[in-house]
Amino acid sequence: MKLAHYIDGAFYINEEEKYLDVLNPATSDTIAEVPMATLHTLDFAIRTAEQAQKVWGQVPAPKRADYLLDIGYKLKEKKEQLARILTEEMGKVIEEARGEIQEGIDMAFYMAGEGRRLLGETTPSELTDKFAMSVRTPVGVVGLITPWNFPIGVPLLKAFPAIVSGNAVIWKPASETPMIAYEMAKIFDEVGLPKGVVNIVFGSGGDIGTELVQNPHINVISFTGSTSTGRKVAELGGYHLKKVSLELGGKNAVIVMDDADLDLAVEGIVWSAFGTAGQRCTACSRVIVHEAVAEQLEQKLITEIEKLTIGNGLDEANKVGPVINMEALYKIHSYVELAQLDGAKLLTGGHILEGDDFDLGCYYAPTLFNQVRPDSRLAQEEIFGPVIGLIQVANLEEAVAVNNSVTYGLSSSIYTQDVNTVFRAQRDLDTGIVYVNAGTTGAEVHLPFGGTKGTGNGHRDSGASALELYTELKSVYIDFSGRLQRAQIDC
Ligand code: UN1
Repeated sequence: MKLAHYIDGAFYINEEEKYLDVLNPATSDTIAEVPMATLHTLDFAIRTAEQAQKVWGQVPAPKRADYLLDIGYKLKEKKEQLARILTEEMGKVIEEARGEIQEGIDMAFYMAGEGRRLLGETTPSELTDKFAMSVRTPVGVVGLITPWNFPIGVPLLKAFPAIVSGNAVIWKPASETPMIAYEMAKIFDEVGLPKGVVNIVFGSGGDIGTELVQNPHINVISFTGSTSTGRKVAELGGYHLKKVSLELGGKNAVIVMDDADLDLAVEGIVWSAFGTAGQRCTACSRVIVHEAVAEQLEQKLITEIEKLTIGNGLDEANKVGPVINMEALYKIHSYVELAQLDGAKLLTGGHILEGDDFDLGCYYAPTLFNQVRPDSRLAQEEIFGPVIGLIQVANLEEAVAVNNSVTYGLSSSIYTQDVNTVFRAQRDLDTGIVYVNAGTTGAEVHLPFGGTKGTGNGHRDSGASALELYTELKSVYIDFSGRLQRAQIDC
């Protein structure tokens, strides 16, 4: 199937463009072809978005929100069909694909409520007969650059607050996972979202991504992806004085204290480390364990990891699917080899899966190391695959120090029964998200999503605070005294 861009409310093909194959990572079959936009196509999308925004920005916000409700209901109706497409092009198991569609549904309904809030402030004025307030106005045209690991969940976390705030959107999905974006275009069409409010342009990061960031008609960029690309987006966006939101990597840890319910901790670690084959930015990739329970935890983890069923995500029985492509597979394996050279001890996994159906796809065995040095590359760098390393510590202070010793700060978790430990940990763990007695994944849409340090630049997706990115605050003073009143002088 040949995909097409979605611009000005219609599918758009430019005969001059090249196409890339879209592969199913479970089978290596070509399942679609995606066009790589020329700058001409992008320019058309930008001009369209700019025109559409002028009208859309004037539509009352509760009416804009009605479209989000319709989109939410459509997503509900098509949930199963969309989940299957998502699994086919991205690889995550079908249960998790359904979960990702659900995240989109949740965000649609949650952000629809913002149509009746979009809160500014009314304040007293220093002067008599004067009214002082702030109102939220749209920023204009928003550029979204989104990743393959959450190819619909993450874009919708960004698109819905952008739309309800009165902006037009240009969305560049990842080239590995364009099919779900194409399905989303159909939904925008089916609910009658005014033409040009959302435009989808497929293309390369180098050309289309760069132009989105530097084009003067794009007012805000929201990017989720790797730290190295994020840095380039920040540099270029900064030069052009743009508001840029970056959600980048993570090196998330689960801390297991000596009083933890170990079975519960093992479940949480396995789920958050091997779900999505470890390819979530929130995935657990370090386990910081109190030395008193290290051996016990290790044994339990090995047992549970070796029970995981691996294979095509469309089969409900499988718990772990393939990783996105061969390049990722070899990158993960090189980290595993490096870890062994660094002195870490391999407890299970550690190899590319071969034989039977595995030969066709990109499967890596769920992998566990112990004796991992906190400063080793395995413990410091984002691997984005099903690999975890155990690090032993003697107490909470040491656990927190190890947790905070990485350049990232997205998510962390602690298992303990002690209320004092809980409160100390949530205060001291330097991450944007902290879980207690749960793994590192599974953020909900109504709270801010993002992290500290190298994970981003302070903006947050999700939650009401997401609106900060997509709105300007305008302070409005209305003087009804009928005479000159001089602020700071006449009061
Ligand atoms: C991501 O991996 O980029 O908290 C997003 C979670 C999901 C979102 C992950 N709700 O794991």
